[in-house]
Amino acid sequence: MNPRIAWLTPLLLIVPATESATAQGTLAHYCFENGVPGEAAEGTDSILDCGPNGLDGTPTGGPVYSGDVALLCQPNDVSLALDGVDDSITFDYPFVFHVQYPVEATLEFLIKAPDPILHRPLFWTNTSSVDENRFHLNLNGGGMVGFDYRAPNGVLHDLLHFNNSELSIDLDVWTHIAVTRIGNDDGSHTYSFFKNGTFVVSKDDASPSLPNADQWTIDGPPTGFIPATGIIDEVRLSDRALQPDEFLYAGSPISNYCTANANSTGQSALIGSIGIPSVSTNFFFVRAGHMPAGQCGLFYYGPEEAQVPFGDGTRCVGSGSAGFFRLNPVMTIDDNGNAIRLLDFTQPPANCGSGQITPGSTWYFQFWYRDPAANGAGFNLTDGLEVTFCE
Ligand SMILES: [Ca+2]
Ligand SMILES: [Ca+2]
Repeated sequence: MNPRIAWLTPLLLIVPATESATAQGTLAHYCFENGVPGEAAEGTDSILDCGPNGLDGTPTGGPVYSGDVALLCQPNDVSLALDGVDDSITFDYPFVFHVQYPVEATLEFLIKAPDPILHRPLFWTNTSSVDENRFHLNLNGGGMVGFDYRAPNGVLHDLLHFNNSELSIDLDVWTHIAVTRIGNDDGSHTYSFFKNGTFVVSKDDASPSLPNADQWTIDGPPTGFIPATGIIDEVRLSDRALQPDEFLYAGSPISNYCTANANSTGQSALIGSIGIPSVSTNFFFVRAGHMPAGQCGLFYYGPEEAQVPFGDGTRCVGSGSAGFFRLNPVMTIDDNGNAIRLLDFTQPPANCGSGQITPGSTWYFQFWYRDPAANGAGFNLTDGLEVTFCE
C-alpha cells in the first residue's frame, strides 16, 4: 500500500453512511458495498444491485471482496477482486446495450488490474461461451481495452480492436472506463469511450444488429474462458447516454503537488486528507504528518497553486484575487508529529465570502508550522494538496 494512504487509512473507517444519489436512468449499479473485505462472494443473487431495480447477480468461483477502493464523491469502502482463474458473475436479464433496451445507454466501471498480457474477457454479455450474440469488453496486453459485439447471427461488429485500440487502462491503478451509445438519424449508432471522465474516441456502427441474449456476465461465462484478473467496482448500467460530469468518477479529486523540504525531524512534512471531499457530506479532514512534535502550526488554503521559497520550505498556495484563508485556530502538532483538522463546510471561511467552497470548485491546501530547532528561518511547510470538491 502507498505509505501516504497507509497513515490515512484508520480514520477512513468512521466515514458516516449516507444515501448515494441515484442518477436518473440507472438500470443497475453494482457497488459491492454489502460485502466484507477478505470474504468470498457466494450464493444466488448475492451480488446486490444498489440501484433502484433489484437486478442482483450470482457469483461463481468465489470472487473475494476487497477493501482496495478508489476515492469517490460518495462513500466507497468495498470492491470485488476477480482471480482470473474461475471467477465470474452472471446476471439474469439482458445487458443494457442489447436490443431489448432503447438505443441510448451507458456502461461504466472502475478497474484496477495488472497487465493481462493476453486477451481476457471482462464483460461478456451472454452466459454461453459460444462466440455469437454478445458484447465483449476485454483487457489485453499492456492494458489495452477491446470492445466489440457479435450479432445474433454471429457477424462481428468490431468497435475497439483488441490489439489495436486507442483505449487503455492504467496498470495496477484505479481507472474509470465509460462507454456510451447514441443513435443517429440514419439508423447508425455511435459509441463513445471515456477514461477517467475524459473523452478518448468514438466509433460508428453503420448497420446495427444488436445481440438479444437475455443474460450477461462480468468476467465471462462460468466455463469456457480464462477470464480477466483485477479488482472491479461501481459497475453501473444506465439506459441513456450519460454526460461525463454524470459519471460516478471524473478523475482523481485529490492530489499532492509542489515540494516540501526536510525539517528538524529529518523528514519532509506531508499533507493529506481523510474522508470525502463532498460539501453536502461535510466529512473531510486535512491532515499533516512528519513534523516536530509540540510546535504550533496552521492549515490554510487559497484559489491557486504556487511554488515560492518561503521560510525553510516552499509556499505552495497562491492567493489569486480571492486571498488566503486560514483554518483557525493555530494548532499544536501532536506527539506523533501529526496535525488534523475538520474542514467544516458550514463554518467560516468555507461557507461564505470569497473563501466559500462550492461543489465543482478546486482549492489548494498547505500546513505552515514553526520549527526553531532547524536553526533556519524558524518555520517550514508541507507540500501542497489540490482538492476538487463535489456535491
Ligand atoms: Ca464499491
Ligand atoms: Ca476463484
